Amino acid sequence: MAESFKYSGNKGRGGELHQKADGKYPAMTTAQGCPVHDDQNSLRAGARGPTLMEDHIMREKIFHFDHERIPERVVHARGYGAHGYFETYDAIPELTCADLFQRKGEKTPLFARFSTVAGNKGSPDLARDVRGFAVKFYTQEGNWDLVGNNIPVFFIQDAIKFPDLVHSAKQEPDRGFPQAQTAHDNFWDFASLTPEATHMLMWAMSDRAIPRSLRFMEGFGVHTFKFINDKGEMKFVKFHWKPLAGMQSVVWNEALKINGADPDFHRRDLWNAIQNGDYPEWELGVQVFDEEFAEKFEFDVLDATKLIPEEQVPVKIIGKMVLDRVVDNFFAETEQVAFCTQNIVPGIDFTNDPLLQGRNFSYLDTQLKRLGSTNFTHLPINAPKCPFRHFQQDGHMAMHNPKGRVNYEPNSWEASDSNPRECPAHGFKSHSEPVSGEKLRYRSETFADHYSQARQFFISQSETEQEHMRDAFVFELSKVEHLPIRERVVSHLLNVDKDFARQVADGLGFHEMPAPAEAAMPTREDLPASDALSILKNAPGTFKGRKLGILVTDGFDEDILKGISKALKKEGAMHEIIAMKVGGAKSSAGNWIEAQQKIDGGPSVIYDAVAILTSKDSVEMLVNKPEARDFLSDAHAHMKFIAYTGAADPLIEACGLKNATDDGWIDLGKEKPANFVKTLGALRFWER
Ligand code: HDE
Repeated sequence: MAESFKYSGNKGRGGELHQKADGKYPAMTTAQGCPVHDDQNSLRAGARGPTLMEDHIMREKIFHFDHERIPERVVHARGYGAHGYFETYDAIPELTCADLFQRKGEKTPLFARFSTVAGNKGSPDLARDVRGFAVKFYTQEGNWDLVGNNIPVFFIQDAIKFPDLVHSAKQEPDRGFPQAQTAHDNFWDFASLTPEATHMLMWAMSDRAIPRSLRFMEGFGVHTFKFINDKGEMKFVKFHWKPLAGMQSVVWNEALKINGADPDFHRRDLWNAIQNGDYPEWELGVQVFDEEFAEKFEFDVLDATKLIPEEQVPVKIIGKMVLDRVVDNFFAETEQVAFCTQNIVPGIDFTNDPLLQGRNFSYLDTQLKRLGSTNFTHLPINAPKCPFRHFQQDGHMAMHNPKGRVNYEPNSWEASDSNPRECPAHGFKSHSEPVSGEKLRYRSETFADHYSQARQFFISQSETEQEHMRDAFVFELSKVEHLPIRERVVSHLLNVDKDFARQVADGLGFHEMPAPAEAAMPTREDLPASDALSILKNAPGTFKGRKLGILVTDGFDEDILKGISKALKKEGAMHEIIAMKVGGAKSSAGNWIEAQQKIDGGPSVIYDAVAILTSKDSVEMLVNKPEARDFLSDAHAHMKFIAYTGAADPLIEACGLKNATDDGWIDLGKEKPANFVKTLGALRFWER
């Protein structure tokens, strides 16, 4: 609601009406401010007669409604954002003169938006997909947008291939499906004809593509950028976001079920975490290296299909992002936020990465289409928070309109806040670098090795993770109808790891193996495993920020529940009660404990671990309820820790799990709740 003008003198009837309609609510008005007398009925000729064109109130209302939607993003349409700040740990003037890194402890406001790539705006959160990880820092020297992903490499090397990549990944144009998934012919056709995609495909088929929470994933700037210090000295830099809560993913079968149980799983999780004061945090790290390193590194640092292992260039942590405020209005903020890779600030610069160069055109261009005006920077979410002055003017929906006569430069008018001049001292200065060469369309030979890092990523994974990757390839390719496409993918995998390729071929039921794809360069087998690339090798070792689902029925042991609840609180973890009715269940002590979920709305897939607290008299209710049996069977199949008491035996038997219990099953008749919660720190019982 816009601020209304304070009328002086006589208020007039309009003024009064605007403040009070029936003494309690302010009066509803049209967009022009005219008070509305009846918002239930349109204007018509006679009680049952035709509606009149004259009804300006209805026409205005419907006209506005008709235009509520703006084009969704062509990629990354499904996203969720939050406000927060970046805190600089230590000043790093020797590396960069970027203002936000100059003062220890300084907080810079920011807005972050996480997204999936391929799905449309209403698609489910747990699609197997890359996640966008975009951060807009409102620095005192302008907005810096670090528009990254949760995977440090990309599918293609040259921006000119982006429309093809995205067309192939999105729903097929004739049938309009499948959406939000790459498990279809077009994607794998394109990918298998694009050998440079192999490294990224290994990541996309890994658990990185099905994060448990947006809070539990890493982020990467992907490209190599430049840091420039006050002396004009340049260092290359790659940006990393490290989640302080640690990394965690779900398993694929779980992802499929979460999408049905709660398509908003990730956004709900982020919203709840922030509302509960459990603010998501990431540290910002930089890999800084010089030209000498770039020269001797095995791959071209301008090639976005390659990464630099942390073991070769360590990640230096320089600050922390905290997301502490949800949006007031999803459309105004999350939907209208316009990230642009070309938004950089003095002290940071681009490199010649051909993907980055193409992006610098694309983002500005797409915002004009999406937001409809060159003045999208006037929207509060996009406007800088530092002073800004320039002579750009007019255009659709211009809201920051300068006062005064001056709108050009040079001019001889008096200096004033609306008469700015260029600033040689602090103004953005491109790092000067010699450039010469023929005008040509060309892919540098230094970009030609497509398999070595794909292999390095693969061998860096734990066995469990490698199995997940195999299953993911098999799942996706099983949805591909054309055999030659499946074969072509396996022909690339043969250049990554022969055993792995054979396992995928076996999973697809191949009768014979294809020949390895012709490689521009042979795969290097000497690159060492990099533990930093694995999720499981970097497990956080705590249940903090995670959620236990506790299924209860009447007569459950309240002391155990209290014990678990206390231990979880101490750990910084949450729990939810699931019961046969949302009203809750009556404990052994005769108290009603309210539930947050009814059993069919709270399947175990939406929890990190489960506990079954039932009683001898009421366990039959669970045995007879398919959703309760699924609750337990799924938790077991998804390698979750399961706490139970002897009273749950009939349910365990009904699920056929009587002889399947293992060390991931914790008998609360024997184990203290605090020990159970400690065990949960392992997050999953992968040995199962
Ligand atoms: Fe994007 N990308 N992209 N992209 N991208 C967009 O901009 C594009 C690429 C990424 O939450 C679009 O505002 C081209 C890499 C994120 O609003 C568009 C190329 C990386 C987001 C666009 C790439 C990204 C986008 C669509 C190849 C990781 C969502 C809507 C050269 C480093 C930002 C929009 C948000 C969005 C173009 C490749 C990340 C069309 C041409 C590589 C996180 O401009």
